Amino acid sequence: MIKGLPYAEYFVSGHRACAGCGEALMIRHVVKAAGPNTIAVMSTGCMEVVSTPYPQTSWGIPWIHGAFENNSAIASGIDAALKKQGKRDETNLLVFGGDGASFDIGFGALSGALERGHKFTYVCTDNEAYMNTGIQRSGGTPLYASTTTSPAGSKVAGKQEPKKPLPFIVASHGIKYVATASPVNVFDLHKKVKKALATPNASYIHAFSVCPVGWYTKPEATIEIAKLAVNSRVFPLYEIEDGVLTFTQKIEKDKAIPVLDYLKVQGRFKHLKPEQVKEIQKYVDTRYDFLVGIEGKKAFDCLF
Ligand SMILES: Cc1ncc(C[n+]2csc(CCOP(=O)(O)OP(=O)(O)O)c2C)c(N)n1
Ligand SMILES: [Mg+2]
Repeated sequence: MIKGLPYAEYFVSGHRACAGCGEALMIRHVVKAAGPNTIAVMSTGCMEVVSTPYPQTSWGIPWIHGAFENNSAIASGIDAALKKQGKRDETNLLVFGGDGASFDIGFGALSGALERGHKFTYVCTDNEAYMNTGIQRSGGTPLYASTTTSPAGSKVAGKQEPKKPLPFIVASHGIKYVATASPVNVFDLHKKVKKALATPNASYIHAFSVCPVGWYTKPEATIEIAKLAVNSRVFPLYEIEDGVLTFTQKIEKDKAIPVLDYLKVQGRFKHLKPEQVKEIQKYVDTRYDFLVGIEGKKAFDCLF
C-alpha cells in the first residue's frame, strides 16, 4: 500500500507478467486511480495474455478484449450504449493498448474515435516493441534500438527510423486532455488519470512502460530506468490541456543527465557507437527544445 493512494486494487497480483513489467505496473495504477465504476477495453498484447487466462482473471472491473484493429471502435460503441442507458456520467471507460496496438495496428480506429469525440480515456502502455510476439519493432520503437525485426549487426545499427510522436499526433485531433505518465511519480499518474476521466470527451495518457525482456534490463531496475528516462529528457512529463502544454516535471538543460546514462543500462542499445549516441542526444535535445518552445501556448489552435 502506498500512503495517500486508494487501497483497493482492480488489477490484482497473481497475473503472469514478467518480473519488473512496466506495463503491469502502469495498468495497476491507472485502474486504481479510476476506481470501481470503470469498464476496461483492452487490445491483444502481453497485458491481455497475462491477465486473462480463462477461467482466471486479474480484473476486478468489467473487462472486454478487442482485437488490435477495433479496440477504440468497441469503446466507441460502449460510450454510445452508456449514453443511451443514461449511465455515461457515472461510468469510467478506459481503453488500453500497447504501442503496437496504438501506434500502428489500431491507430485507424483510435484516430476515428478521437475525431468523433467519443468519451473515453485511451491509455497507451508503451514498451516500444511488439513484445508479446517476440520483440518486433513498432512505430514506437526508438531510433537505433535492436529488435528481432530491426536487429543490430555489423552494417545496420538497429531501427533506422525515429519514434513516431504519438502524443502529439493524438493532440492534433483537438482532444482536450493528453498527458504522459511514468512510474517514477505515481501521484502524478493518479492525478492525470482523474483529470483524463473528467474530460467531457476523449482523453489520452501515454504510459512509459519498461520491458526487462525486450530492453534487456534487470527486472529490479524498472523504476530506476524510468527515472533515467525522465532525467535525461528522453521521456518528458507533461500535460496538454485544451491544446496548451505544461510540464509536470521540467528538466532544465543544465540539470539533465546525459542520454548515454539511460542507453547504457539497456542491452537493446549495447551496440551503439559514440556517433550514434551523439545523434540520439541531439534528437532528444531538439525534441525537448520544441516542447519548451510551445510551453504555455495555444500551439494546436491553428489546426482547427
Ligand atoms: C492483426 C493482428 N496482427 C498480429 C497479431 C499477433 N500479435 C498478438 S500480440 C502482438 C504484440 C502486441 O504488441 P503491443 O501492442 O506493443 O503490446 P505488448 O505485447 O508489447 O504489450 C502481436 C503482433 C494479432 N493478434 N492480430
Ligand atoms: Mg509493446
